[in-house]
Amino acid sequence: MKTVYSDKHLGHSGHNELNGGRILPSFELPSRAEYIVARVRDRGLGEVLPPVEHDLTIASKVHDPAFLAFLPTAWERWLAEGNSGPALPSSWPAKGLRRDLVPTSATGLLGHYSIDASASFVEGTWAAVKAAHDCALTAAGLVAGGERAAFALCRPPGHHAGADFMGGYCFINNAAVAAQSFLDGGAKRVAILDVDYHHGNGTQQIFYERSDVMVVNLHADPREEYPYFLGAAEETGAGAGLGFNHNYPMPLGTAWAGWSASLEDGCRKITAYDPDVVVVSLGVDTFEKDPISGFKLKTEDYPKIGQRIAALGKPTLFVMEGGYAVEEIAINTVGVLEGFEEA
Ligand code: Q9C
Ligand code: ZN
Repeated sequence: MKTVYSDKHLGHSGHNELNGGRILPSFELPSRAEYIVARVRDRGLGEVLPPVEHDLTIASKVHDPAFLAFLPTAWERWLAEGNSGPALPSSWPAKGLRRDLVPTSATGLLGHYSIDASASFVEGTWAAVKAAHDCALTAAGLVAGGERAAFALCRPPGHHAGADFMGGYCFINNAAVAAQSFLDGGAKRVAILDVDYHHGNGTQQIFYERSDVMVVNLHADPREEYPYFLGAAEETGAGAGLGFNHNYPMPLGTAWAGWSASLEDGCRKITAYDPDVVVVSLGVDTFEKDPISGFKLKTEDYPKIGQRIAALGKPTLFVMEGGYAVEEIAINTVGVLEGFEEA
């Protein structure tokens, strides 16, 4: 399968996050995408293409246009307020505060549009975010054009970003934009299968009241793990979307036996839905050696994930999400893709 990749992600570097009470360098490093693209080439997975630039028309159908308008300005507004280092919020419209009071301050706006202090801006962040969005749409175009599968090597990732918020290293929800693009191109139903270790709260929120996108999420129980405040099994959708959201929270320590049982159940839900296309939010932070995660999947498990997804028998777009054990994420990510290709 073809991979769509842009080196503009390299400008999203030197950013940080609030972690364990300290502001630390982000675990979401440029080397992540570099290891993966190198592995794609070494293994001869297929051509590596640059993205075609797209405007934000499709993104505006899954994100608030005011939020999308803020993202390209965040860094310069942060600097204009006298800050120098990476831009992070420090105050949020949490309990007892107003969400409709939109600040003019950059610091205030970062809080207004964030769920946490882990989507940090540096000078090259917007260009990287836009390029990741373009990678997702370009790879989606390959699948819409008849390819069996494609891989959008997006960095930064997207699944924690919702209609009007960023967080969890994510700014634009690349998988959601891709799903919307399939619908705009004539698909009737799209399934998103999110196998990242963390619950894809942004993806769930964007499609929660819609029946044209089924969202299936496999993740660490949010009572124990980030993002903490969404991702329980009882969240099954609302309104027209009731019955089209499926969560599989699993305890810390889950290994292949437990995880694959959830995958099997989630895949059966997708088959019953009979989508025109499947979008996989491909995180490999389920790996036993991931530095911020608590599942126990092994390298040998990743091709089996790809094989099970292939058995869905649908055109498939893989969109890169998390995974932080930087050397191994390339082996595990490409392992999923090769498992798919060989099935
Ligand atoms: N102690 C993705 O995998 N911070 N995002 C966790 C760990 C946020 C992960 C702190 C983790 C976000 C795309
Ligand atoms: Zn993750």
